[in-house]
Amino acid sequence: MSRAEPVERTSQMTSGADIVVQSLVNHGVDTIFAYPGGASIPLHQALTRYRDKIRVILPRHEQGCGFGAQGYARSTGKIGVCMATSGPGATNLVTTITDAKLDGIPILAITGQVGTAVIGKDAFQETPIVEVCRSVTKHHYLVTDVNDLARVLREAFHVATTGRKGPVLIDLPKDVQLSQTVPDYDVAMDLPGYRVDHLRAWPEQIAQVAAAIGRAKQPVIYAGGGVIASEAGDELTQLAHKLRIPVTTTMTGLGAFPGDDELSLDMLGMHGSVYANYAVSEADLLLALGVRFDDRVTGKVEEFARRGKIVHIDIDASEINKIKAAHIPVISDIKYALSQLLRVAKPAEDLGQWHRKIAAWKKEDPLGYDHDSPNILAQHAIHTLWEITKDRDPIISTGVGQHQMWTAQFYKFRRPRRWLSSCGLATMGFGLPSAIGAKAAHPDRLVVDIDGDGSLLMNLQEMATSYCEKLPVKVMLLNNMHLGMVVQWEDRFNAGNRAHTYLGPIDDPEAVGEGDGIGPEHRYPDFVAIAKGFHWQGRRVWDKNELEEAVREMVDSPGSFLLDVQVPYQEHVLPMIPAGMTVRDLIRE
Ligand SMILES: Cc1ncc(C[n+]2csc(CCOP(=O)(O)OP(=O)(O)O)c2C)c(N)n1
Ligand SMILES: [Mg+2]
Repeated sequence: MSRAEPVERTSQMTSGADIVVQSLVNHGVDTIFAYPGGASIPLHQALTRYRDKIRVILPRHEQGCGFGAQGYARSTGKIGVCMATSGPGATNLVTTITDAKLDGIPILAITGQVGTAVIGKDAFQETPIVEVCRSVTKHHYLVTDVNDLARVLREAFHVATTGRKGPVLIDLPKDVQLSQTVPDYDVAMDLPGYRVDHLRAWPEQIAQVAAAIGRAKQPVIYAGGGVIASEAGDELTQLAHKLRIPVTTTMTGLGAFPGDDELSLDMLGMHGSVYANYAVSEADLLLALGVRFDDRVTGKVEEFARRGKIVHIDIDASEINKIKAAHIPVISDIKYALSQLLRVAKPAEDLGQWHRKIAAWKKEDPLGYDHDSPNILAQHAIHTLWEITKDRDPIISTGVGQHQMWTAQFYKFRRPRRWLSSCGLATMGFGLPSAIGAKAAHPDRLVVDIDGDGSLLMNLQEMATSYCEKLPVKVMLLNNMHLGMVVQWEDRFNAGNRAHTYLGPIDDPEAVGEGDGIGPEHRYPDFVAIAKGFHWQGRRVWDKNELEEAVREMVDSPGSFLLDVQVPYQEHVLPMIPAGMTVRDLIRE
């Protein structure tokens, strides 16, 4: 990989910890999210010697480290770096590493480990973290010899940031951090089984795809996170415009194509738009770009896009034909493939009828909600935030649940890397720490976490990080006092039987679904008081007429701000294709 700075040469004996930090500097790392402990003290001590080059952010939980690094990585395209001590520190990172693996986010996780002499002996705070993480990392190392360190760091950066990106773990025993050697930062890598230099479509494949496009009468582009990972948003937009092909994106792909473009079909899948799901179902050509045919997208796989010829372009060979057989499989970097297609592909002759069909679907079944509701609906709050902030190019993160799906539906992302959400793993608690990580990378940008009450509670301690590290973010909390998405499934598939989805006291009738709505007096916890305890500003809003002004106050405030928006829990995310079903089973109300 290219290096940001000339490599510092040294003939000096250098400690393992210093080799790690100098390697981070050599690879252009300027920020790291790290929580210390006994087994990582040498690393932290070394970091203090590089204060002018690397900012160390101290989250208040190791999930804050991992998701902070992800927010940094997702919003910049650069690698995110996080660090924790051995044992509980390391295991607290596991969810964030798994999360990065599923969404293909480049992360370097460094963990302290007990000394090599006691490994395998159930030493104090010992966890075999490489074993724990074996199947949730792209690659992993337990380094037992300080002489391997410079090479391992080079390899780790290379593996995390090339091909299909992902998390790499380096586990570092304390004695290796302390022992010394003369490092060679230019040492050759030793990765015989890892080949990423030929991931480019052949001219014949491009010609084949172009020919299929020329013949298509009802083509659709289905674009995913791979488009964003390869920085191919511009090429995708140009290609769609040139060829007049409508574009639907996956949840990870939001922002790869402008959500308010007339060719946008919005998101597809379980909670995608009716018109996106119809279009894919009727397509005679599906251009699947950087996607993995996730079950939340396909529903019943045999029925998905069954009328269409499938072109599948992906950098990861293991994705091709994994779920759905491709008629034209292309293993390639998406940016390269799209730029080649842009040169040769010509629009099909007459797509007018197809566009008219789609326009009719859009008119008949727009993404909508009840504008006349006396309550503030979550959808309305998100739409209001979009109206107020769309020209400020903000970065938006979310938790997981209904509020996340509504954000995907109603916030129209125009550019890549503005949407930060845990898509594959769907980890509650992602929103606040990832927003903080994005703010660290973009101090001048507006960063808003649109969160749910359940999700926010999972990493609420990060409010302290935001305040103390001077990384002011906004939280627009869509507070329904429920685990809303699970409530929705209870309503739809379990006759509304409430099973531990109410977030207030258990003696409240709402806990068993027998309440008659949640009034102001029942609200728990008091998020505004909590925010103030962390020295945030906070405001609660009930009244629909106050919403717009309250959102403006939030986004215009200079510091961290929590806006507690009281929303009903009775709303369902629609449309919905139930798991494993087809577009014919689509629920509209
Ligand atoms: C860590 C974790 N635990 C459990 C779940 C299962 N789950 C998915 S959505 C959801 C409810 C989320 O509630 P909230 O954050 O309040 O969002 P809402 O749906 O109410 O908008 C739950 C429990 C999950 N995705 N992640
Ligand atoms: Mg909720």
